[in-house]
Amino acid sequence: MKGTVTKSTGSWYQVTDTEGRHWNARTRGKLRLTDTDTSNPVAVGDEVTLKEDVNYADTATIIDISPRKNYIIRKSNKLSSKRQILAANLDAAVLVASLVSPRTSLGFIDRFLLCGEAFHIPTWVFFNKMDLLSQQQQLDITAEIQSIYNQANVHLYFGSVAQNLGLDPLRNLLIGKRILLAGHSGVGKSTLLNKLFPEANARVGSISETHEKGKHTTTFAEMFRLPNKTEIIDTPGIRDFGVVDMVQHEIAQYFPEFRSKLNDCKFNNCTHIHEPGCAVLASVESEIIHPARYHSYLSIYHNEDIFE
Ligand SMILES: Nc1nc2c(ncn2[C@@H]2O[C@H](COP(=O)(O)OP(=O)(O)O)[C@@H](O)[C@H]2O)c(=O)[nH]1
Ligand SMILES: [Mg+2]
Ligand SMILES: [Zn+2]
Repeated sequence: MKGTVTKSTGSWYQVTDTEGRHWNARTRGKLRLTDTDTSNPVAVGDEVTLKEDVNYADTATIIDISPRKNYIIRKSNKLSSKRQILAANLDAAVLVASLVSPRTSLGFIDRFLLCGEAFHIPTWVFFNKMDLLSQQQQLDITAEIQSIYNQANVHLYFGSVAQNLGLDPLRNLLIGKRILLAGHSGVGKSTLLNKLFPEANARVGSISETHEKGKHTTTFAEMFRLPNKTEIIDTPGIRDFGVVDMVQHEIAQYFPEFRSKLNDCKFNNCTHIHEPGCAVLASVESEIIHPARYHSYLSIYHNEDIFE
């Protein structure tokens, strides 16, 4: 029996089989773990093979995981080598960011975008909570961010879930796809999901002012399968996004605005840091590549993870 993992709670998984039946499933020792360095061997979005547990109703054992088409993976903690797969087998990802309350750094955004590029997962960035900025700040900041990502061909959306602004273009993008919703805790992922697709009825966190951070919020990734065939994976807030499994000399290829320059570097083993005749450095100089993006490149190259 085959199924799709829709929720992961650590030791138990919710799996929906191809006939639409829901199972509580867990892995047993027999599951061949090819990758022991991940904190979650089974991820939401995984296609699995189940064996019904005849002694308990609606209970099954995951006996195999199908090879993943793609996934978003991060390192969550500087001290730990453990990697976490946020979700697997995606059509696209939306990174929800906010400029205040909480602030999402460019370093975080660029690390997430890099992972999407590496796995060919189209990734869109939605800047939420624009209502918290003054009219002038909105104009200035939007222009600044657009200039940073202009050459990177990243699709940026600005809006406010609270004020129903900027949601239609996003909704149209997502319909019919399997989408990961990611971002820091409190940026408005669950609120966005509910606004876009009210039938999802995802849990929304109380604001941190009340010092109830974490209460009633999403603590586990969960896939909402909607009647219109849209599948949205809401995730708990991630604080850090450490890049993993990246070969150092390939990093530049995952910056789209660097990619077109790479053949023009004088040395084919150019690191784009100090070499003469480097086309990337020349593009930074002539402002074709934005300094903020180059800064992210250096930071990722030197393996400086973002741990705020
Ligand atoms: N001011 C403002 N608050 C928002 C907006 N969107 C969500 N929020 C609030 O931000 C808090 C966190 O939202 P939630 O959806 O739980 O964030 P999540 O942790 O990313 O899922 C809640 O109190 C929401 O009401 C917005 O556009 N503007
Ligand atoms: Mg949430
Ligand atoms: Zn170079």
